[in-house]
Amino acid sequence: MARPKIALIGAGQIGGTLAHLAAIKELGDIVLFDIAEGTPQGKALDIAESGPSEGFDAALKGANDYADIAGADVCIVTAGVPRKPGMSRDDLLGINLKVMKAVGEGIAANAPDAFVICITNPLDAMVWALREFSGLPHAKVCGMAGVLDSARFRHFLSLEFNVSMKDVTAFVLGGHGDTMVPLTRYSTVAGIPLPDLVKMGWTTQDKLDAIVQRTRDGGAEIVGLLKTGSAFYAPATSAIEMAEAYLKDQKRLLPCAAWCDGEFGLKGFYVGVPTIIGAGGIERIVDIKMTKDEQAMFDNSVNAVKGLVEACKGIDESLA
Ligand code: A3D
Repeated sequence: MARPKIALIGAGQIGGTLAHLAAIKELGDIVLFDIAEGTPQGKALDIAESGPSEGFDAALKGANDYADIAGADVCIVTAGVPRKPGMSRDDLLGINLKVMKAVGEGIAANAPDAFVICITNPLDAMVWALREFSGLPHAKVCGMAGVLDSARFRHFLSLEFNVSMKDVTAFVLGGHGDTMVPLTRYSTVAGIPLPDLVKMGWTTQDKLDAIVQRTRDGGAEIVGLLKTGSAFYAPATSAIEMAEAYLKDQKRLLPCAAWCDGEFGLKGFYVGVPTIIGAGGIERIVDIKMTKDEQAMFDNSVNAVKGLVEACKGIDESLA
């Protein structure tokens, strides 16, 4: 059986890390695509040359022509520009919308059966636009954000409780932005919910509130430290977790930006929700019941995303 083909659209910081991780995990053969000439070729060759030491079997190719992604099983999209200090994700909208048009058309023409994971910001609006431009089935186009936001939350919680990150589960829903909704009730240490851990004296409500806020600001914290560009190791790892769930039909329950059509009371809209990812793509949306307060936070987040989608329609008439 031929190896799966993984196309990485955008060979920047995240794209290069995705290629390295996909090769080490032997998820398939890899094509790195970018408009910048030389960058994808150079990164592909560099990673291929790590193969003998690492001991992986994966072919790597750099490309500037969409024809090279032909027949890809998975496309992970990072094409566009990242944030600089002081910029919000939403400031990227105009530039990255144009990029999504080119990428969506390139995928539709060359890899229409692929499972597509968008990472480009502002995430929830860009995944919506990418789906519109590509015309692919909604279940095959999703956005990576929830896995990363949950991983950040899990990391901070494991530090607070001094327990292994493996035993911390966390749930972050809503749009990938300042309004994201970390759900403490559904976040646990080996099944013990965070509110119970507060009652048990493992932490205080104030400390937990500060961790929730640090999670919301997780991207900005790294942008502030790096000064040139945004996070790329953890975002790439998160998208690889989603790609692996699809390629290996793992039926993982992962939060991601998915098309809700009735779920969570939403009618035809992309936002961060719990999903099951398997060979069918987004196979199911797990429509959990929220408390009044959680619902209010979720609605606030949804409204922020709606504003961005409307802004996209204002910029590109074909989306209206
Ligand atoms: P960067 O290292 O700048 O890479 C982007 C690459 O896209 C560059 O190599 C560009 O040459 C390339 N590019 C630009 N236009 C096109 C085009 N039309 N077609 C193909 N390639 C193109 O950025 P990065 O890898 O650090 O980040 C990529 C995106 O991910 C940015 O929009 C970030 O804001 C976003 N991001 C999202 C998250 C989420 O959690 C959702 C986290 C971190 C970064």
